[in-house]
Amino acid sequence: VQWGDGQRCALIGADGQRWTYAHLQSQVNRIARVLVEDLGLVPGNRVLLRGANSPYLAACFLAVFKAGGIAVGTMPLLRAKELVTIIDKAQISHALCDARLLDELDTAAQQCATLKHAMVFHRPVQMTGGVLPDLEVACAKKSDQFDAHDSAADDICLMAFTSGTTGQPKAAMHFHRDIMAACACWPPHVLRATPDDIFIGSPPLAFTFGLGGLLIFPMAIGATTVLIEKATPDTLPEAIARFSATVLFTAPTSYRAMASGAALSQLRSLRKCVSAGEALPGATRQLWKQATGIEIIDGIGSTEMFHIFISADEAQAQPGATGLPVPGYVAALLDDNGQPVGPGQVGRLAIKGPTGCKYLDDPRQAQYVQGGWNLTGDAYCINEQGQYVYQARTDDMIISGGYNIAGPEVESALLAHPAVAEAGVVGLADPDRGQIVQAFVVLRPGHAADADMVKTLQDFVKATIAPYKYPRAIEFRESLPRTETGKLQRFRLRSAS
Ligand code: 3UK
Repeated sequence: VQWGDGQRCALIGADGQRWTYAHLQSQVNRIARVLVEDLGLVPGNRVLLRGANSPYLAACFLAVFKAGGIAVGTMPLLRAKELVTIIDKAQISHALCDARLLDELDTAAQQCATLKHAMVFHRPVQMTGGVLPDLEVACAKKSDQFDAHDSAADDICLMAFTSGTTGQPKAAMHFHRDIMAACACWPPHVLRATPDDIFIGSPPLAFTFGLGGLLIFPMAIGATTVLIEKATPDTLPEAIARFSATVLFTAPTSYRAMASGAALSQLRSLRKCVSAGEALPGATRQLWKQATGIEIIDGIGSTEMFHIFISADEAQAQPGATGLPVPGYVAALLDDNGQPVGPGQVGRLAIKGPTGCKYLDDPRQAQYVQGGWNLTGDAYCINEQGQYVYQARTDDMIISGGYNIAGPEVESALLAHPAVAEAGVVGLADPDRGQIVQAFVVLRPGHAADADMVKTLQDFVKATIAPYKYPRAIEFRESLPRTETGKLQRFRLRSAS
């Protein structure tokens, strides 16, 4: 961003409202002033942010950073019980909340002694008698000048709660420097967007995939980003067309749903498409390319590492592979003793780079970081071209009759069949084989969920990958359980069988 670019468009909201960089700066400064002058924020205080993606929520994140606070984003769908866990763990003292999502926070706040100051934004006019002060009203009384707190590079600015599917939530902390470092790695080397790009996508700003992809990375290059509340496969195409978006961030299932939707003509403005959150099946990459002509940029990232560390640009992309270590990061595949595995073998993915795992007060730090490596919990191998190929979460490997089988590989095989809309594969306890491969399948409309279909799909898998990997059990479902970040919840499939 250069001096004099203040009139360029920074943010676009769901209602089409446009915020220039100058307007964003003045909003951020006003919010920072309210935090410091009205709510007594001191550097290091944790500020809970709650709202669907919007320009105003984005300004709140930036204001917390600028005032020296620590932003703690929360997923809009979280309930009071989950908010209490976060507030207690992060010792939250302040909250800025979209008025329409206040109920659950209100319930949570009554059980949390640390949370003393809260304000609402986006208060609907008809909502009167609210007990909490209105942030936007308070901002209107403030000057739009604010000197950034003199933060050190290694002051914490973000506590990102992991979207992990099991166990107690963990808070991954990031320095100001981590966020800046992330801007220097994957975006210029792999994404290569320009200031003329218009970013759009589905991940919430409370998820670091969204915070980086839909706010920090576009702002770092002076581009424009569209922040809309509901970005589902049903609503995204229309928004892409309406705002002529050029760079899309979303999850594999969302690409798959849009590729087979009726809205392809609405996608013509797109030029770059990024997939993360879970493995991108080869069939989904192919469907999207057929539908739009665009080669998806896959990338694995994590809340602990802030963003993507292995990825491939359009030219490097190979179906079924995630890619190569992003410049700035190094990767290795380690065995259970922390030694590198041999060529072609499956190992535990280990990463080093300018960002890394720093859990807040959690013994699981010793599991994620070992011998100076960040162990993401993923099993990978390296193919003949040197690219990293995802296998499974290390604790999701299915062991059947002595064979190691990676569920996602079976899912990819099933997804290549035209009748299959979605597939989830887990290990089912079996007295003879230890485990058997069990598939949960959502069929596309117009296909019968019967014994013939079971046989058809089993034969199809046997013809596509090594026959011993075929799903011995197949169950048809209307939908599959997923997190708000688009990850399949395999533990729920396991307990369902
Ligand atoms: C899995 C992938 C295969 C993998 C994330 C980009 O997903 C993000 O963060 P989370 O903490 O989960 C991390 C775990 O998710 N995963 C993510 N991307 C891929 N597996 N291929 C992929 N492309 O198990 C990883 O350990 O929710 C993704 C940027 C920021 C993020 N926070």
